[in-house]
Amino acid sequence: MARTIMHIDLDAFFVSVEQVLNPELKGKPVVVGGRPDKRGVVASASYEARAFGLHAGMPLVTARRLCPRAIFIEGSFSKYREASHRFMTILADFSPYLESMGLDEAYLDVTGFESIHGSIYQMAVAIKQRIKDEAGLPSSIGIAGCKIVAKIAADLSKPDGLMEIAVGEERSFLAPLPIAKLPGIGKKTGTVLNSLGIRVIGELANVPASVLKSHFGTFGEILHRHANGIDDRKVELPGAAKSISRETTFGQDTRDHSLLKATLGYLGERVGAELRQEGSQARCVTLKLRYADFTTITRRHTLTRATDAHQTITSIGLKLLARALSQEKQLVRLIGIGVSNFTEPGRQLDMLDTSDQRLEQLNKAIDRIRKKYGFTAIQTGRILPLKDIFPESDDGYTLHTPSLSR
Ligand code: TTP
Ligand code: MG
Repeated sequence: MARTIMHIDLDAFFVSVEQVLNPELKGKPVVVGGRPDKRGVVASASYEARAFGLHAGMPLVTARRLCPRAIFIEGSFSKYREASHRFMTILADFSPYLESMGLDEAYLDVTGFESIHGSIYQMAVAIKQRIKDEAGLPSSIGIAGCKIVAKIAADLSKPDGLMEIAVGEERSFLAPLPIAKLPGIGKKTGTVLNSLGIRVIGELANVPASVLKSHFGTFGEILHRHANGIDDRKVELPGAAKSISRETTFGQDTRDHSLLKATLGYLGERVGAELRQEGSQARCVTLKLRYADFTTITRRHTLTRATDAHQTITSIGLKLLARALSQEKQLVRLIGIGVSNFTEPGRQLDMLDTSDQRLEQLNKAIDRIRKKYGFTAIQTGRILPLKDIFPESDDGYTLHTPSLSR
């Protein structure tokens, strides 16, 4: 479904808060980070200071050399936290689909909100105005169909900016920008890309995903998608449990091992498929069982390495199941499996060994076929017993608790 995402980022955040508290600092080159005679770096520089080449991360001594008349402020975190809270509260008034990314930055999913505000652009104008009126802070907003494009649009529009990228325009918008504008491309990745003759995002977009993958692993594939303006990441709600789970209640309480294993296998496959779709990997696998008398137990195992392979998830689930059943003789009423403790893929590329890579390739192929022909187009031997019990659809099996059997 087409989405509309906003990325909102406050301008020169620490400095702007200082300027609210002391209006004499407005319109001047101001640096928050500490006294220039101290060791340390610039945390935030006003746009007037940036005109002299100052930027976050620059040693304070260098900053003073480049801009001797800059005003240097130590800063205090509690003020910034308070201002951040005010900022987020305003955003939450506009959409409950709010994901805050640190103190001065957030994504809002505003899909369908145009009817309330006239247009999404008008909504963004209203948001900027309220942040200005109620917190005294300047902000910049990017609007697009996905997170990555919205974030880059906000960044490009700074300061006090507002930029909307129409659906279909993502690639042409990104194409002329230097690759460093793409979040995630730091010095190291940038150097490798430069050595391949890639300087702007449009050039990166034209490199086959397989080539980027050979250089950067899974991160290379993400780069390829992002450079092409494709980003499926959802706006994650705060406190939204970082976990994915599937469970089902049996039509009749059971101790039938082959049914229990088949059901667990199936639920594990669903969990793995969703993890991969989310582009996440998880380290913790949890088995849930509810017995005939309604006592519910969970058993969990933490992996040394995050995974998105249902094979791994299921095999751990089965071990936990065998152990649980050996200690409890009651019939089972409900079974479930979940994963938590997420990491983004790409964080642990160097550690992937060949068996992991083969599993990853296999699961990609499985996902592709299922996307085309339906979930039950591929079934592992373990879950085949379900065939005789549950009706099938393109979406998989219809278990007894349909809302949970996605
Ligand atoms: P940013 O949003 O990256 O920077 P900014 O708000 O100062 O400037 P702009 O968004 O207009 O480019 O970071 C938000 C705050 O986080 C920033 O005000 C200070 C703090 N910060 C640091 O302490 N150290 C850093 O290296 C960076 C980048 C930010
Ligand atoms: Mg900012």
